[in-house]
Amino acid sequence: MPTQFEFLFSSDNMTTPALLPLSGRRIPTLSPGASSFPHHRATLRLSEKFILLLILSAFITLCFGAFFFLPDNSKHKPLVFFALGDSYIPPPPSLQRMEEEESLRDKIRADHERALQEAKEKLRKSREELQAEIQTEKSKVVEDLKKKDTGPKPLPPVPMPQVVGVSDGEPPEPDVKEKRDKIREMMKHAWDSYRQYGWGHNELKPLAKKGHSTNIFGNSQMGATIVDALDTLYIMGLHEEFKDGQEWIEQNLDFGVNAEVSVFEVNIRFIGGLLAAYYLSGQEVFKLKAVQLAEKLLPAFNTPTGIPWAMVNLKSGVGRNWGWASAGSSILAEFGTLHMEFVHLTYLTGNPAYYQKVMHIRKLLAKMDRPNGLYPNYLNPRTGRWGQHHTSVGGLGDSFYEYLLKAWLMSDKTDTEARKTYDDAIEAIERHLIRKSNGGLTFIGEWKNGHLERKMGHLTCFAGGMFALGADGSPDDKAGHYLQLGAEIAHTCHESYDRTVLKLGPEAFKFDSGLEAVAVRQNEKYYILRPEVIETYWYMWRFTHDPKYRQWGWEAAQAIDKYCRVSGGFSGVKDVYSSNPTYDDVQQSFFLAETLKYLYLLFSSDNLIPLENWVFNTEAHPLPVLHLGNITLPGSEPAQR
Ligand code: DMJ
Repeated sequence: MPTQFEFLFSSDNMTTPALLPLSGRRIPTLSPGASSFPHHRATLRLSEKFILLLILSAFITLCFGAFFFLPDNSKHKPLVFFALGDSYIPPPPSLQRMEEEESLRDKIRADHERALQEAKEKLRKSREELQAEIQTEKSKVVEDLKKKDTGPKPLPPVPMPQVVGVSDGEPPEPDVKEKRDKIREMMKHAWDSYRQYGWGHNELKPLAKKGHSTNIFGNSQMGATIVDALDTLYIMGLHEEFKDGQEWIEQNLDFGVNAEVSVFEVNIRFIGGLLAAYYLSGQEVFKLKAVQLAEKLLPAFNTPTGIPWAMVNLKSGVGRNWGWASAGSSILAEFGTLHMEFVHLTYLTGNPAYYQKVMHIRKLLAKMDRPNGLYPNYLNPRTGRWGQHHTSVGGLGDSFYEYLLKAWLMSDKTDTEARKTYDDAIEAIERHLIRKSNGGLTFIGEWKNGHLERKMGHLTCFAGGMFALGADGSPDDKAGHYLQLGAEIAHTCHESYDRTVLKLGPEAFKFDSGLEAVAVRQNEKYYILRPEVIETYWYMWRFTHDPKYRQWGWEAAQAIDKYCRVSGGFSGVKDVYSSNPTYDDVQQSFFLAETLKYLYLLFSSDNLIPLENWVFNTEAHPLPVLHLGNITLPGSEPAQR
């Protein structure tokens, strides 16, 4: 049966598209005020047809009713049949049957009257009134269709965590304020350049002055720099720019794209960035986008073990791992760096899936044997077995350890299981990976199949800040020890900067054969605007207020401005030991998310994003501490102190 709208609008000679609600075809927009015949031919045809139809239906109803008003000759039937000597002699109607027939006739009479009345009323209506009625019905159908649409489901209301410390943070000292203003100006230059030359692309090529992207975002164009930079803009008080970014997100950020993206990178940059923007600004759009995106990442967890694939196609949901990873493995730092964002997603949506996925990873890891107590960087998601026995606090391992500590901090220190796992992991790392060089520099090496490689990556330098952040609450009253370890790593990483020509740190540096804190291989001499060293300076500054950290941070900021700044933004450099470096022509999104944010915070007062209330994700996106003491996350056990 056609629906009412199919019947009314699906004429062949219509000039507007037919309205077929179930077919998903476009719904025509009829102008409510359309009345002049030559200009709105299709519209008038519709209403004329409607009127004709009404007349026709009234006529049919009349005929139908008249049939029932004919004299009931059934009473004569027995006589006739009898008289004709027909073999069939029906029994005389019982009294009850006669009453039933009479009541049926009454009902038909009443229906007929009503139909007649309605038809008369319709006929009395003007063409405009009929058009208005059609329009109302049509809008109702459109609304119903919209409701059935697969758009975002409304999220349950949750108490907004206490968001404190979103203050100006202006430092009292004029010289510090001047430095802070300079960092803000650098952010503006990076943002404005991206706005002008790379808007909507993931990143910027500041020399070519056009958009840029890498394989971590597949072939998508999802404005990674916009999302990554939002909270930095907000914190720096660049509200016009923030609004501009918000508008782009509202109008353009779409996750239904056929792109194979890194689950980890999308989580830390996009979901982390959107959640932080939501908590800072309170704008619902960021929360909705974060949840929409998270749903697109969930298929990555469909593996035999529940350890997610490294990559997932946002459209098809098909996942796979990096071709270069040992034995088809997933990467520790990737599947181990989802916890903070996913717990927030469950908190905000009431959907236990996110929390359960990351807790499943934790439980699975807890059951596994660890060589020398260390976590290898590779784990096969099909077999659940470790790949190559390579352990690192830098690339491939780093933020796994960071998120154990931050899971505890973010839970208002109730997630003691996370804290214990962190403490055990750090103890094994200290035993096997941390050494002092002949020149007295503490470094963190890499463990490869039972052998310590005396090489430290720029990425590893974040660990100085992590040790300081984890000092309070460490077992056996080792707080002082870990704060000291953080200071030593900060010092080593500063040396890696100071021993270069540009005063910018190389990607990796050795502690071998008389060489200390310097890169040896040409392909380790680049600096790509990374944040980790400055991140550690900032944490050390917050915990010690030793002025050398501000001094070191300022040295780095000046070097970046001198050697990485170009007219179209900021670029990485290929050799920090060359006085005439070449550019890599990439303005990384993490430069705006992290490097400039940590620098700005280093020259702000501590009441801007206080660490008692906020925990930074690994991309420097601040997420509020969830006071879970009184809240049970869906899918979790009650929190315990
Ligand atoms: C950032 O994307 C994150 O900090 C990540 O954890 C590793 N490092 C890059 C920047 O260097």
